Amino acid sequence: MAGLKDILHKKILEQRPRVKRLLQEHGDVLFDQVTIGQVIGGARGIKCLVTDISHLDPEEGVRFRGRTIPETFAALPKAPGSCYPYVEGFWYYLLTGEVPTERQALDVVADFQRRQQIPEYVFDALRAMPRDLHPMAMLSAAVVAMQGESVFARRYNEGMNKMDYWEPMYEDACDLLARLPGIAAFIYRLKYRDDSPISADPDLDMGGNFAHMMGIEAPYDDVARMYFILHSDHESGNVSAHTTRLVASALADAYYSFSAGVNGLSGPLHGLANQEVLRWIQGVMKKLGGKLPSEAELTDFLWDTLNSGQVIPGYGHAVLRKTDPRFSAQMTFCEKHLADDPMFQLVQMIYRVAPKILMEHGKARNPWPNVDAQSGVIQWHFGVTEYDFYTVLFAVGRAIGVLANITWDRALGYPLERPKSVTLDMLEEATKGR
Ligand code: FCX
Repeated sequence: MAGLKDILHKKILEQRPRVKRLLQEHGDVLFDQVTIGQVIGGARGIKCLVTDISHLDPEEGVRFRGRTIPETFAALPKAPGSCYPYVEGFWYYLLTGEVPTERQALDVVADFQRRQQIPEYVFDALRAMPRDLHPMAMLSAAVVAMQGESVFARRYNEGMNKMDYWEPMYEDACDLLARLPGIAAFIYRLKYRDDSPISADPDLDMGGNFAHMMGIEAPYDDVARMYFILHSDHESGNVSAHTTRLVASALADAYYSFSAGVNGLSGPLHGLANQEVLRWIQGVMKKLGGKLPSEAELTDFLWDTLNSGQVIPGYGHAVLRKTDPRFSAQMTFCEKHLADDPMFQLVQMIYRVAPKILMEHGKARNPWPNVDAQSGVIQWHFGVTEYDFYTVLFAVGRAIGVLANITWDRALGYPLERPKSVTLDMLEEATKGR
């Protein structure tokens, strides 16, 4: 049976003519218009990126290769006894757009088990860093420290036909993806468990191995599988995805590119929000006497947060205008495993109260929860109480999406990304007579 790389190659050959025809026959078709508000407002909503890995509908949320989150979870093969798919099978699905058989998913599991060995110098580098350094800084440094392993960089320097760029990019992406759970778990055990690393179990899949290396019992293996898949991709315009693809568009390899994406994810308005949510929720609990507040008390607390000029973390989104289905998928897990957890009960109360307040406050274009509004509560419940670490988990998941994207970007020959900038004078000139 053809392996993942062969099937990917076949798919690439099928897709290339579409890009060529669009460029040759329709390259001058006007596709979008840009307002001064968008130029100044973070290029918000400008349709100028292309990816087939995922798409984000403001009302419906993300679809991975056309499937919603529930459809994705239902379609993909699962580990025995698990309620969530193999992450490796999801990688196969994102890369090819086809649902793998269990055999095909297990072949990727075996391939990643062969690739997951982390070079010792990575551990030495991490141990040399200040122990109180933020784990996202450690992760970013660990990734770029491995740049010397890049097959793409070596093959590029040897001279390579650009039609073959995708192949070493695929190899680097698989090597990096297979190693990230081990690096993340090592950082966790280094910082928060007195440098007591747990070696990978060569017989486990990515989700199972991550739980094993973190030293956390089941169902944390399912938390890992669910978490990595939910955080994998959210089309290409968010900071971590866009940064990774922009850097890779200069033919930087996967290590440089993903390290840059990790740095973008560390921003409070992006991935760092998931640690801020838990810090904020615990602030609510503490300020309101350490017990579940009444809805009236919570309402006052939310207004205090907004009136002090802070955001309600975990709520709002640059594209979404409804509840994030990544939030809903986590709520399904929590209703099964955390129903009696007071912090989950607080998350549910916030979900009942916050949207109305944000609508009344009138600023947020999206008053509904995003992926971060609940993710920390799940981690805390399973003993991962160091919320500075939560964005590292987001990063491991996001690697799946961004590495699939840059593999396809090279395969389809997407060029160096180079938007044009203008001056304020030019913008004001454009308003003359308006
Ligand atoms: N609480 C309070 N105010 C909010 C808000 C929130 N949750 N969300 C947006 N607003 C405010 C903005 O601060 C802005 O105010 P300003 O005009 O004074 O600057 C106004 O509403 C309009 O912002 P809006 O256009 O709705 O939202 P943006 O696209 O500018 O920002 C993010 C989107 C996600 C950054 C914003 O909603 C936010 O800060 N949320 C909290 C942090 C968070 O959850 N980030 C995770 C993002 C996402 F999940 C991901 O990374 O995948």
